[in-house]
Amino acid sequence: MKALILVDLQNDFLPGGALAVPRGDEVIPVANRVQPHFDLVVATQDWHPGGHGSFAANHPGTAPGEVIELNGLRQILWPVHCVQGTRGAEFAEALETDRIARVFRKGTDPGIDSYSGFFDNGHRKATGLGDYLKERSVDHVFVLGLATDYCVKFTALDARSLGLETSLIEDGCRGVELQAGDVERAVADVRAAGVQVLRGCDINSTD
Ligand code: VGL
Ligand code: ZN
Repeated sequence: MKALILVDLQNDFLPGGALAVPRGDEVIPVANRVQPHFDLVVATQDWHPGGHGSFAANHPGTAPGEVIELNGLRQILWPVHCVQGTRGAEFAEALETDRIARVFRKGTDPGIDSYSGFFDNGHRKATGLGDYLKERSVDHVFVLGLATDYCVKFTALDARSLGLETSLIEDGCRGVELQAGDVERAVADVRAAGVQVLRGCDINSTD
């Protein structure tokens, strides 16, 4: 059984959003086009409380892009984004959401960030996505979304660590690229972990 995981297709990650991913809007048509080829579609949503520890605004004297230690973990500081209940946290308007069977929200604990859709960054708590897929006999996941170098990368790596066959739909992803080359490195990292990298046009219902 195959499943599609749509990672963080939220307004704040689109151009004009609080943590805009360059050309992030270009992945929405890819997400809409591949969805009908899957029996199961799930989505993740970055869903932070206003006091989240990943926000530079919550650490006086810091700026986005700086790195701090947050409860023992290295934490990149971000602009305030995807605050629970705000428009920025909602799914992109152009995203087809009718086929999404379940949404997994992450980053809700103010003390720890959660890039992966499966676990927080310390692997301390699970979101329930892994169990959900297992209960439905999913053995192969396809991942697309935002951002390639953060939430997509760690979702794909955790899928592999849970023993799932994992494919990255590369043209369905865009990255933040805080440093030039981050996207290329992220794709190389997931490949090295056994993730198959393909394109949306390679997806069809018969395989
Ligand atoms: C993300 C940074 C902070 C992402 C979420 O969705 O990739 N990146 N929060
Ligand atoms: Zn976040």
